[in-house]
Amino acid sequence: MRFPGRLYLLFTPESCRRDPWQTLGLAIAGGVDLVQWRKKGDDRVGFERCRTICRAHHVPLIVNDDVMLAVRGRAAGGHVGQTDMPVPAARKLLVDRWLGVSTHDGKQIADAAHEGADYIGFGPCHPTATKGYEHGKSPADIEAAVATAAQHRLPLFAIGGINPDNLPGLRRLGGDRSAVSSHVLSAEDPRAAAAALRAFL
Ligand code: TZP
Ligand code: MG
Repeated sequence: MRFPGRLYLLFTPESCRRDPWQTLGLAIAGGVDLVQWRKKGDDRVGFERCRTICRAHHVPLIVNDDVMLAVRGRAAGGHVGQTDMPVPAARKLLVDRWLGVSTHDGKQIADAAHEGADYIGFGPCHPTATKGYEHGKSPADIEAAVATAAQHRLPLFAIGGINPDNLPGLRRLGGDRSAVSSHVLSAEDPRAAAAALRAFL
């Protein structure tokens, strides 16, 4: 099955300006079509509430870091970073659920492809306070990452400091999917914020 999603919301309830559940619903209404549950620590109640909203809108939910929660919680998939559970182990546990991997260079992209990832995040494309990155990738690095991912037929989500001002530039470099947190979660109007991004994707 073709991997779904163009605008991927990294959803951390604590990062929302407004009520998180209202924020999530509005973001989906604005065009978010893939959601990541991104919360440190155990919050099964919050996870289930997030899953209920995503299911009601037919939006797949991916769990960050906690592959076992993705399996036990019957999420659409799990996502691991370079220092989380190794990709082959995550692949084995997730079976036919989606597996996403955070990558930062061409080698990591190729490794993720060979180890069975269904999609990758690539970044930080721009500086972002969300993860404390002061610098983003160069246009050349982004273009090369897009080419490497395409070579491996791996959907690539540009990540890090994404906003409506810089998304057109990423599009010109070949990026056609994006993952975002602060631009939508901290917005006064999450629906409009998501729609402004989705218009480019
Ligand atoms: N990985 C690289 S940058 C980033 C992650 C999880 C944070 C993205 O959040 P924001 O607020 O859209 O920059
Ligand atoms: Mg992680």
